[in-house]
Amino acid sequence: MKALILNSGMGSRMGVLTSEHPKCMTEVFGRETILSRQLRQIAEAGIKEVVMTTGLFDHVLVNYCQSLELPLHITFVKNPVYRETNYIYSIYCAREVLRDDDVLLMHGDLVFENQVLDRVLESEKSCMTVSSTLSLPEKDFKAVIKEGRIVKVGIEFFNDALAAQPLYKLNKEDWLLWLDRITGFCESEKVKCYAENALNEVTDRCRIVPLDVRNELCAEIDNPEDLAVVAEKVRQVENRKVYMCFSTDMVHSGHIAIIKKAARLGRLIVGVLSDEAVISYKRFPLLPFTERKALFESISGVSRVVEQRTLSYRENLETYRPDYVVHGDDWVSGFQKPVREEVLSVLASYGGRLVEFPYSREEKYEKLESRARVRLSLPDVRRARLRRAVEMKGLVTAMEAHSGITGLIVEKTVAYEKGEARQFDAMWVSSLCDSTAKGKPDIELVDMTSRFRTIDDIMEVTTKPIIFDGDTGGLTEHFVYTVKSLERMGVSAVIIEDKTGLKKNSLFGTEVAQTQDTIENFAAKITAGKRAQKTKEFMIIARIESLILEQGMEDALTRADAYVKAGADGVMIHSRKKDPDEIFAFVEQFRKKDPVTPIVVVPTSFNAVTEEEFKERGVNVVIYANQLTRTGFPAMQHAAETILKNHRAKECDEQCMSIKEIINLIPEEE
Ligand code: SPV
Ligand code: MG
Repeated sequence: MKALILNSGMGSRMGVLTSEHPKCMTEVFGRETILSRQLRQIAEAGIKEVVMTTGLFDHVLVNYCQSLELPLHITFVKNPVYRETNYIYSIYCAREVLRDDDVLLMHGDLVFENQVLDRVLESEKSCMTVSSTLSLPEKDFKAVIKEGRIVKVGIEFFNDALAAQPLYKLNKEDWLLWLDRITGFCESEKVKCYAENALNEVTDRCRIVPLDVRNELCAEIDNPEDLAVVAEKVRQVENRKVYMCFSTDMVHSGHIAIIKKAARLGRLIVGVLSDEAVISYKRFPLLPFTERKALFESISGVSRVVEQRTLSYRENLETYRPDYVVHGDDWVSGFQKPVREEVLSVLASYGGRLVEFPYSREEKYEKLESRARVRLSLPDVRRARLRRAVEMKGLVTAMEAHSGITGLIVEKTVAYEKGEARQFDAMWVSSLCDSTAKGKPDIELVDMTSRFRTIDDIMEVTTKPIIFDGDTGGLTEHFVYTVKSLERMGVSAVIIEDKTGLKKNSLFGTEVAQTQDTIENFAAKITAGKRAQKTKEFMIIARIESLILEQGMEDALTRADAYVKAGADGVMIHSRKKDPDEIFAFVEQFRKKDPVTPIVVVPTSFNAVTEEEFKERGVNVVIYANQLTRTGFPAMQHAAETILKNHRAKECDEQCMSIKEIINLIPEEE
C-alpha cells in the first residue's frame, strides 16, 4: 500500500496562513500540522511508502517532511505547472511511481481521526469516505451512490448523493483503471478539472464502495473558518479518553496489539487490577500490583495507569468517565458477562461507547500462562506466597486437600457471582482428612513419611500455598527435622498444637483424654523450630487448645502471648462450640495487645460466621478443615449402596461425574 498525498495546491483561500508555506503545514492541534498529523497516522497504520505531489514552496515542504523523522519513505513529485493545472495533472506527473501497489489517496488539506483511517484501510473493497449524517455541501464533493457503489463524484451532483471526502483506498486494479483515465485526460489537455471527472468515466468497471464515517472527523480545510471548526474537533478527538483493564503480569504481543488499537481511539487509561482482585479471579500474580503498574506505564500509547480494585469497572468508569471502553469480545458470554452488562449500562448513563475487538485464544499465549503456573509451583515461589497473600488480602482462605484430586479441586474451583469470582487461596493438609483417606484414626498414627507423600501428591499437580497440619509436632528433636523437610518441599506453614501424649482430634474436646502441653515445653518447641528454619518466609503457627480443653480464656491468651514471644509466626485459636463468642472474645483481646500477628481459625463448629465478619474482627486465615472429606466419602458410600441394592450400576450413573468432566479437571500435561 502506498499513500498518495496531494499537496500541489496553492491554498490561496487560507490568506496569510499560506504566505510562507503550503496549506498542509498549517497547525491544527498544538504543534501538529495537517501534514504531520496525516503522516503520523499513516506511519502508525503501518504504511511505509508515501508519494507526495508538490508545487509552490516545495523546498519548504520537503525540508519539513524530513524534519519530522518518521519511518516513511517519501517520494516527492513536483507539478511544474501547479499554477495552471488542477491535481489531476499532479497525479499524472507521479503516474510512474504509482503503478505497482494499492493506493491510499488523500488530499493534503484533509483532517481525519484514526478510526476513519483504520476503517478505510480495513475495507477489502476499494472505498471512498462519505457521511450519511452531514448535510449536502453546496460547493464541496458529493458522491452519487447506486446499488451500494459510487457512480459519480463531483460538486454538481445532488440526487442520490451523500457528502463525500477525498479519502480513498483503491485496490490496484481499480486504481489503474482510474489512473489510465487520468492519463488519457491529461494527454488530451484536460488538466483543469478534478481527477474525479476521469473517475466518473470508469465507475462502471472501477468498483468503489462508500464508507460511511457519519459524524467521525473527516474534513477538508479550505479557509480560516474551516480551520477553526476542524481544530476544535481535533481537540475533542485528541482529548477523548479510552479505558481498558488488565489483570495480566506477562505482557505479550497480543496485549501490545490491542493497546495500540485502543490508543488510536484517544488517550488511553489502563486500569490494572489490584492484587486482591487478581488472586480471587485468576491466580496469584507473579508480579505485585506496583510492578504490574510500572510495566503498563512503560508501554507507549498508554497515557495513564490506575488501579482497578474489583472486577467491576463501575468505580473507575464513574471516576474517569471514558468516551470508550475497549475489551476483547470474549466477555460476551461466560462469567464476565455481568461485568460487561454493567459496563454497558454505566457507559449508557453518560453516552460512552464500548468497543470490542475480536479475541482469539492463541496457543503461544496459553503456553506462557501454563509456564507461569509451573513457576508458581516451584518450592521457593510457592512457599513465600502464604505470607504475601495474607499481607495483600488481609484474610486468606484455605480448603483441605488430602490427595492429588482434592488438591486439584481446591486449585481449580472458582465460584462466579454477579461478575465476581472467588476461589480458595491455599490448601490445608489436615491430619484428620489425611488419616481418614488412609482409613486410620487421627492419632498421629500416619507417620511423617506418609504425610509428606500426601503433600508431594498434591504439590505435583497444584500451585497454591500449603498449610500443613503438624499435629503436636512430635518430639522437639523430631520437629526440627520436620520444619526443614517442609521448607524444602515448598510448604508455606506448619501449625502445631499444644498437646502432648497420645493426640486425639480436637473436635472430641474433653470427651476423650487429652493433655495440654506446658507453656514452657511448647514455647521451647516453637523456638527450636524457628532456629532450625532455613528460609525467611516459612511460618510456624502455634495452635492453642485451651478453649477445646476448657482451660479458659485467660489461659488461651497467656499461651498466645508466650508462643508469639517464643517466635511463632501466627496463632490458631480453636473451639468446638457452635457459638462463635469465645473465638470472637479471644480475637478481640489478642488484637488489643497484638495488632499484627496473624490469627488462624477453623470454623468447623462455628460455621455460621462469614469470612467478611472474621476479617472485620481481625482474623487472617480461615481454614475449611474437612469439608471435602465429609462430603466426598458419603457420596462414595451412597454409590456403593446404590449398586448393592440394584444389583447393577445403572441407577448410580446420575450421581457420577462424566469422563469429560474428569478430563477437564485432570488435563494431560504436554
Ligand atoms: C484437622 O483438620 O486435622 C485439624 C482441625 O486438626 S480439627 O479437626 O478441627 O481439629
Ligand atoms: Mg489435625
